[in-house]
Amino acid sequence: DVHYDVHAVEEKWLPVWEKLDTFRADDDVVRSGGREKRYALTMFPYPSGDLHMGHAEVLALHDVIARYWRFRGYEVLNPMGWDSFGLPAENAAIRNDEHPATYTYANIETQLASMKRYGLSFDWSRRLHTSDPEYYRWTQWLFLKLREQGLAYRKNSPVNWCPNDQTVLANEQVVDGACERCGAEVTKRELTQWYFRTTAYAQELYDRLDDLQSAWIGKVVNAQRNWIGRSEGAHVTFEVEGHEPMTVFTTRPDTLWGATFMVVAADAALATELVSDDQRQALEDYLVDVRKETDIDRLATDRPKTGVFLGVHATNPVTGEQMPVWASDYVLADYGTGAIMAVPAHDQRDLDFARVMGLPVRRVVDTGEDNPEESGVATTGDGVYVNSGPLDGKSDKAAGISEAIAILERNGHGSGTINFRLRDWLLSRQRYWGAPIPIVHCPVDGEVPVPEDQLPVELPELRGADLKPKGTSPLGAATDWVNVACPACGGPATRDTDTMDTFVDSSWYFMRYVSPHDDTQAFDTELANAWGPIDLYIGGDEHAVLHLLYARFFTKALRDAGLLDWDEPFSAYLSQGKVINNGRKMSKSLGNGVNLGDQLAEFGVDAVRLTLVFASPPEDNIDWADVSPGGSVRFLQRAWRLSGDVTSAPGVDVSTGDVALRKITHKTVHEIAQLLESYRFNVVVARTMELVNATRKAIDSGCGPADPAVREATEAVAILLSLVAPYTAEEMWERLGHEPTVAQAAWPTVDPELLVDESVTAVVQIQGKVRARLEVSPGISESDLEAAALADPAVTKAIDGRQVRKVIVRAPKLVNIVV
Ligand code: ANZ
Repeated sequence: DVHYDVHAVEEKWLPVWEKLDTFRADDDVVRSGGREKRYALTMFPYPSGDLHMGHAEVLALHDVIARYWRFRGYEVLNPMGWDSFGLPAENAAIRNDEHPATYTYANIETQLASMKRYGLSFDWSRRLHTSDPEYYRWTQWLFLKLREQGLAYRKNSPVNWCPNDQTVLANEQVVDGACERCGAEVTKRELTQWYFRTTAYAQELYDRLDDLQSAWIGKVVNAQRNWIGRSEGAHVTFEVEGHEPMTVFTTRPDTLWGATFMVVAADAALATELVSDDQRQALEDYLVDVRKETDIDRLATDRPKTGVFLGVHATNPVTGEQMPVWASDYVLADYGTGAIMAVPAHDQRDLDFARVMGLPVRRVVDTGEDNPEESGVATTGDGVYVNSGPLDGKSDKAAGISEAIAILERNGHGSGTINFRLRDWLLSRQRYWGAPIPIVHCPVDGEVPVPEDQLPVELPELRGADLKPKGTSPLGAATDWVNVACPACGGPATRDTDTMDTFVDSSWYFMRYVSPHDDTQAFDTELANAWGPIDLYIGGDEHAVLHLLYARFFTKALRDAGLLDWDEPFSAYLSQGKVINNGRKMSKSLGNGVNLGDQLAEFGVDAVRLTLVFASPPEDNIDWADVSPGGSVRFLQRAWRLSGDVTSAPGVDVSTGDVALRKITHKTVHEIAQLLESYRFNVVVARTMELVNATRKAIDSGCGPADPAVREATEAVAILLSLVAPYTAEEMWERLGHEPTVAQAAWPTVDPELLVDESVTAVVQIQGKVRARLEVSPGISESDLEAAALADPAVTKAIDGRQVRKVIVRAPKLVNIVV
């Protein structure tokens, strides 16, 4: 009886738990307000292969909080599902000449079995897969809903193209100029594609980050701030002879007097519109090169400047000067208005361009540094305005900007504005394994939404070589599927052959969990409002600007469609660190991968979970080379042995137990609750270990195993441990004489009296007469004792509203009040 078989207990309890179905969330209780709710969410996995160490970590962390909330009496919604559309399944299908569903659903079953074995407190009745028609029917419905609201639209524009995956990518999926999935260098293509109008919510998406700042742990809030990119500035309009006026966005309208030429993005429609006949060919030649460049190249400050004069001039609205209009690649077509006013003295890229093209440079802010015209170095700091008409002699930049905006507004040449870097979300993909876009293209009626009662638009059966990327969607090959009658006129029409970015699927799955099998609506609004928003979302940093931003956008769009009352989906967010090995990210090429299955086989589920939770604060990385799953096994065995040593009976009156041990137990439980509220899970384990040690000592050399305090301590250990090591905890609970499951045990009640170290009696006198006695800690400070005395009801009564003249405190024994 010195140790237990870790694998035998896994076999033993899994079916018992399955039967008890303890973690099913009760909709009715929450709907009726009968119990306070908590919604615990962790990112649902993509079904590629079995679970890995990264999953094991996040799942272990997530389970701590979900189980804890349940113990504290909340009705907890803790669902799990699969993000099961996407490229890996499609690539596997091409390799193995099969259907992507084969790979997908086989992996889902593998992962499901692993998750069950891992002992997680999910409500499995809510399981969903985004690739099921019963799910993607509603993804399609939501797409149409957003389109109705003007939030989904189609346009022709240069888009990011991954030459390897042969599909377009959203801006968010291009990382340092490369495809975030395969790493291939991303190029540009002119295509007609579907977009979600994320920019309609730029302001709100940005502003609400302030509220999330304190409850979102990790770097995500700042990453979103930078991605949305708010810039304050102005729109300034310039007359162009023979054309519509052109507008630029500038953050420095105060430098307008130093604007000496204009630059339009060479690939913006405006360049083609403005160009004179004799410059047209030059522009077209230039465009051939520009189209090959990535945005990163284009924005690099150290690149030689190139461009083409467009053969037209614009009028500077404050100086009246005629300024040549150029096209160049250093201005981006899809930022601001795609055109700028160039102020070469104070912007380095403009200055470099001016020097290459021989354009004038005029300083308008004297910073005391060398004149940029001679030095070739643009000055960007603060200084005194010169050559700037009404601003001359002034030096306050903010005031200069406001004054310039006031002048522009008076003259009708511009206005103050806020510009966002955020672009609309390109959602069309030229791949098979995704939700088809539910639109029919009709020569008569144009874009026609597929009627609601014809959803889902199911994927046609394609497999193997049919799915090979060829630059256009593989769905185009399914001609029987593509050719349909127009839902509006009944004439011949064709289906949209693109599928949706899989980030669309994951932008609303947490809403679907509230009513996952509802075949009448995407989700039950009343239930979503009752369960949501999510109280804690745990996931990785890699989703900082993709998933989390898109989910926030969907939430706001659905709120405005009247389907939800949440403003934000995730009240709190915790981004967990990574599991690395020997200081490096685990990878095949480094050969430092750690296989979860092997670890589970060697140490058992509980020890692996405990190791992952104990290793570091949740947000830090864990180096598997530095941890000791063997040590976790030994600790768990030590904890388990306590349960065999307890000799008092269940339900024994613990109040007569050894006070020293009881104090340790109560203090531990008290502190652990606070640690859990702030997600300090590693410290929770450390405190539990200390309680195990104290209990062992009490048994061996203290009050002895029969003392009721030993039972109290051991039961607390079982309950605390069940957050991290459910099998060991269940085993302990049974040996302590209780029915399964420990997950249904009552969280230990903390007796406040046992939290105080020894106490002393402080006497409170008023005018020399004893009016109260307080039990205080011997270490109490003078100010705390004074405050406690003045707050005591007997004391306030005796003072009876009179003015306190003097308080003499002799901590911890005496307070003397003079009124
Ligand atoms: C004149 C000026 C003078 C500017 C000056 C800067 C300094 P952020 O802060 O990133 O919003 N700009 C505007 N649209 C652009 C585009 N499509 N491609 C490249 N550059 C563009 O930057 C805004 C500034 O970036 C704008 O203010 C504009 O240059 C440039 F002393 O206008 B500025």
